[in-house]
Amino acid sequence: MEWKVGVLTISDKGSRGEREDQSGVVLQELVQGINGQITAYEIIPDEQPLIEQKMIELSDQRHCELILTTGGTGFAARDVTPEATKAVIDKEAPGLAERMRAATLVHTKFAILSRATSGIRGNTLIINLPGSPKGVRECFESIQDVLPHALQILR
Ligand code: MTE
Ligand code: CU1
Repeated sequence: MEWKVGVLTISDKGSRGEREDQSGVVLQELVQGINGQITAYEIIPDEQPLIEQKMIELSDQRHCELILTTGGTGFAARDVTPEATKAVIDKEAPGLAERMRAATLVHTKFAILSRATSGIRGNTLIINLPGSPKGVRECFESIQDVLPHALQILR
């Protein structure tokens, strides 16, 4: 396996054990498609300081080359995943989030309601995905083709 991948499922219900993390399961499968290995995986509540802390840990201590988040990108009051991401990245990489929204509009008009962002912290690429398993699959598949090259440059 070529790439170390961290997955953060961001969900209040999931973190309380009230909802099964189907999106995390989908990501297990999708990550294999880029020859990646999930070396860190956590389900955490929609708390911005905690999300930031986990992203920093997966990047700086656990040396994940790619961090994929799922959930918390919408309009609800507790959706703060993009804000946490913006707080920890050194550089924005807006094209990935732009492609996800643009390419997946053919599946659902609601694609534009995801505020997902993408950026770089040190040698780590951080990408937000929406919360639903369907959204995770559609969005990941829309950027999958460029990920190996992106990660190669960051190495
Ligand atoms: N993007 C794709 N490709 N497919 C989807 O089904 N769901 C949308 C959007 N992005 C969706 C999607 C919906 S309905 C919402 S509300 C937002 O993502 C935010 O989702 P989140 O708050 O679970 O992250
Ligand atoms: Cu929605």
